[in-house]
Amino acid sequence: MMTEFYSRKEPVRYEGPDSTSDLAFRWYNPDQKVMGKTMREHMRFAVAYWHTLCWPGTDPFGGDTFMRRWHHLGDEMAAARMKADLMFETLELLGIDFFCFHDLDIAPEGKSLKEFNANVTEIAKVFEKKMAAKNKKLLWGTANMFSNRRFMAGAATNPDPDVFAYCAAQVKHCLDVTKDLDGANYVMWGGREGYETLVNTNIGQELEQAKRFLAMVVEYKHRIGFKGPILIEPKPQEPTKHQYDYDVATVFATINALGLKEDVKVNIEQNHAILAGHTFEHEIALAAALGIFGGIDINRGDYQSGWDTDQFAMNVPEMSLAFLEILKAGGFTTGGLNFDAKIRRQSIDPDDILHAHVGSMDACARGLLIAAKILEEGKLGRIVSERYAKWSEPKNRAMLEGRETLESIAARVHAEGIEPQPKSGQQERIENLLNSYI
Ligand code: XUL
Ligand code: CO
Repeated sequence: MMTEFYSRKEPVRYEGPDSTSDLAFRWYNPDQKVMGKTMREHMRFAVAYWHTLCWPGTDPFGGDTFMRRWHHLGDEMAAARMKADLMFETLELLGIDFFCFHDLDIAPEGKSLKEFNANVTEIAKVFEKKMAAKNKKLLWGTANMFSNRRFMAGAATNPDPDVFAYCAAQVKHCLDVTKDLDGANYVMWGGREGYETLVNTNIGQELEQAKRFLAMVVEYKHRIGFKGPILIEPKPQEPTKHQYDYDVATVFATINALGLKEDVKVNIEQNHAILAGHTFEHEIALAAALGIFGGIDINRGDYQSGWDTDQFAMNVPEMSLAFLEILKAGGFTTGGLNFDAKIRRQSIDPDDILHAHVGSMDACARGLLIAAKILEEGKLGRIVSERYAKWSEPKNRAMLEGRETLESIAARVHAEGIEPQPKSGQQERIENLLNSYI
């Protein structure tokens, strides 16, 4: 039975590119095969609890614009149950298989950690029944260690060891619950893991704390038999002035130093990539090259604003470049595309939530189709392979494989009179080729 929240009562259907419906999939066709997998298997879309059901439309200058009933009930557990109903209704209407949550999104904190844990467990039991009945899955769970004032100076990197200890207890419970719900991954985003000013900060000490915390999370994951990876979500700043998990490269340094490449990967968010001064596709390609590509928070940042606007991703050329990298990386295994995206503050009609997801799922589907065509036709791939072709010659392979030294190479350069001949990078020619697919 549907609630009264959405005016739409039937799942949104695929109607093809020529559809004139106001609300239909034009490109996302879940059962359509693309490079051997269905679109549904490729995408692994997830609805994010926090933006869709928790954010009331506030901004730094104004309050609640959405006026959702559950924010004004006065009974927090009743509100939590109402949100749980609506999450599964949203998944059903959108034909989305997964959802994601922070512990604090799903249940109230109460007066103690004990009470909070109990509330989270109670709502997780509600999820368990609904997940089984509606065949829905958890993409990932995560602990909110940034909203409460106790985290204002950091979570695991707080100067106060009591906060570090509190975080250990909170993550332990959230990981237990994620495992009980058969979550595919567990995410760690360190919004307050960083500093506001160096005048009161010991970076070295804080980084030690962050590393020990991560190592303990991985140890515990193995102890309870949680199969999914831990995904660190990089972000350079906001809310903290400087965040330690700045970008993929910085996170890799930590993972590699701890020898945790098998257990810890990254969850890359478009808006975080551009805040770090990168493109979305750069972060995906780098993670894949370093062997730590996990999942994606799919959204879109504003190129003028210096903050995390978390808009729904609608830019087809950008999605095409992102999917090109995702497909080249072999696609998702445990990860997926989590809609860490919020409707605008003026989009106060509940159905706006559906329009936003459907439009962005279509933009992703178009990106996937374009990327698959580029890969299947192979023209771009051939241009790139051609550029690196000489590396497969035995004398050049020997340089990479440790069979040559600076001296031996220098001797060969002089003996053969090697004089490199510059070749065109053909950027515009390749961009024309890309545009021919879009
Ligand atoms: C914040 C952000 C988080 C993480 C999960 O910018 O992206 O919502 O995705 O904590
Ligand atoms: Co995110």
